[in-house]
Amino acid sequence: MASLSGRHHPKDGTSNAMKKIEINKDLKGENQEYAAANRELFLKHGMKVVNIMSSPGSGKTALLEKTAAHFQDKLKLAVLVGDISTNRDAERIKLAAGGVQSEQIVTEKYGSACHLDARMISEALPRIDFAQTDILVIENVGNLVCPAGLYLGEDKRVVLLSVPEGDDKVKKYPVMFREAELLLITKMDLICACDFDPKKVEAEAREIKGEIEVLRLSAKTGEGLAEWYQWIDRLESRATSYE
Ligand SMILES: Nc1nc2c(ncn2[C@@H]2O[C@H](COP(=O)(O)OP(=O)(O)O)[C@@H](O)[C@H]2O)c(=O)[nH]1
Ligand SMILES: [Mg+2]
Repeated sequence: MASLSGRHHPKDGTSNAMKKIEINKDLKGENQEYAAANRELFLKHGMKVVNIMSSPGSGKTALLEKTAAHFQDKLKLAVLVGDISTNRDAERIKLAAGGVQSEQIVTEKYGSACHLDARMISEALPRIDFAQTDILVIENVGNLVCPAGLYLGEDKRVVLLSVPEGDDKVKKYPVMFREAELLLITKMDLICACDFDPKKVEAEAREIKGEIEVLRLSAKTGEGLAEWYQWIDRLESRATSYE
């Protein structure tokens, strides 16, 4: 008789759940291999790499528009932007800072993935001129869940939480906050219009990850941007491993 859950595989005795775990392990293993190769390239070319993650609409591209414009004559910044469809974000960043390297990864051709993985980065890297890059910023696909599980070969991970998203999200999506070195509370200019307690967000983030840094900012008013630019300036080349 078939098992009630329907999870028992009749032929080889392997449950579907076990198969799923094995496939996940294979995919993670493959990702780790691409990530290690990316990492080697980054180190070889002396590039620092930041992976920026958050829900759609929390202000990643707006922050990168400001950041690219700010660093235009100060350091060589390149951007890779992931979205399921369109080149809109890469174009926005180019428009904000003429001459900046800003390339789009469209995940439509990878099964409309809801995250970037290390292979996608590896395949996009030939579009980046390493000699013209001190810092590579990767804007991940908008999603507060899946991108957290995939190491791309980066040095640092940054998560954004915008004021209109609500101050309850850290504990609801803990993995993302555990994986990040820096939390940016964005759209601080909207604080008066929303019931949002930044102190609560900071406290919950530190419960999940004691050493997480937190900055409050607004791409609209410029609040906190100086501190963010300093954080970018201070980037070290230390590799962080996400097994
Ligand atoms: N009020 C306010 N709006 C912002 C701020 N940053 C971004 N936005 C707006 O939020 C929307 C989504 O921003 P976007 O940068 O596309 O978010 P992304 O999807 O995370 O890249 C846009 O309409 C932006 O103009 C901010 O600091 N304050
Ligand atoms: Mg964006």
